[in-house]
Amino acid sequence: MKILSIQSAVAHGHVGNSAAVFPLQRIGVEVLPVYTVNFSNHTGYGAWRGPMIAPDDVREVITGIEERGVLPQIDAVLSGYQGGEGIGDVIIDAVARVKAANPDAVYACDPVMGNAKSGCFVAPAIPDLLRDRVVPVADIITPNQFELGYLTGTEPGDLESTLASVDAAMAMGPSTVLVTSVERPEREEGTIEMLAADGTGAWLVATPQLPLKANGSGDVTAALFTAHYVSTGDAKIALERTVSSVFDLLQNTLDAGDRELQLIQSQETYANPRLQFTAYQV
Ligand code: PXL
Repeated sequence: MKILSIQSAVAHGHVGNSAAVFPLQRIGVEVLPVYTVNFSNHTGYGAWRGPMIAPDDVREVITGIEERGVLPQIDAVLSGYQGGEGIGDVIIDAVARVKAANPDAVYACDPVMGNAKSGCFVAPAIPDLLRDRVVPVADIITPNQFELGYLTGTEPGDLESTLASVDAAMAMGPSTVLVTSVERPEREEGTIEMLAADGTGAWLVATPQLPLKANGSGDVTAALFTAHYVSTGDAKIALERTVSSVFDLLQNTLDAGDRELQLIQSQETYANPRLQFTAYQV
C-alpha cells in the first residue's frame, strides 16, 4: 500500500507527518510524506521556530511526484491539520490528480479544528473551508465529536444524535466516518469511545480514558484507521486495531511521564495490536 500524506513536520516530538509516518511504515505502508510546515516542535508549546511551507512549494513537490509516474500507485491521500488557508486548495488538487491516475484511490481527511474543551484552535477560515470544500471530496473523515458537530451543523451528544450526525456527514460526501472521541453522557464513567461507520453499519468501542492529552495522538489515529480500513475494507476491524494501538501508545506515554508521544518505543503495538477492546455494532 502507498499513502500520500500531506502534513506537518516537526524536528522534536511527534505531530503531523512526524506522528503518522512511522506507524504507517511499521505496518508495512509505503508513505510519501509531503510537508506543509517545517517546525522545531508542535504549537502546543506556545513557541516554535521554522517556516510554514508556501502552498505553491507544496504543490511543486506533488507535481514532482506526479512527474515520476507514481500517482497511479497511490492507494490513499491523507491530510490533517492545516496551518494556513492556502494548503486546502493544494490538497483538493492533489486528490483530484491522484484520483484521475487511480480511480480506486481514496482521500482520508482529518478535519482538524479543535475540541470541546479548547474550542476552535485553527485559523478562522479553516473550519468553513473544511466543511464547504474539503470534506465534500473526502471518502473517509476522522472528526472528533466537536468537529463532527461543526461540519454538519448538528449537536451530537448521546448515541442517537451522534449517529444522526454521522449520517449527516455521509450525506456531504464521505462514505466512511471515524468519530475519534465520543463523549456521550450515558457512557460508562471513566471511559471514552470511538465510533466507526460506513455503508455496512456502525461500530462503537470503549476504552478507559487516560489522564493525558498528547498532541499527535489524533494524527496517529487517522493514519492507522486509514491504512487498516483501506487494506481490509472492514470498519470494525480497522476500528479495533486502531484503538488497540493508540491506547497502548497513550498508556506508554503516560507511563513514561513524557510530554511527547512514545511513538518509537510503541512500535510493537502498531505491528501487532493486542485487540484488547471489542467493538460492537450500534
Ligand atoms: O497534531 C496536529 C498538529 C499538526 N501540526 C502542527 C501542530 C499540531 C498540533 O499541535 O502543532 C505543527
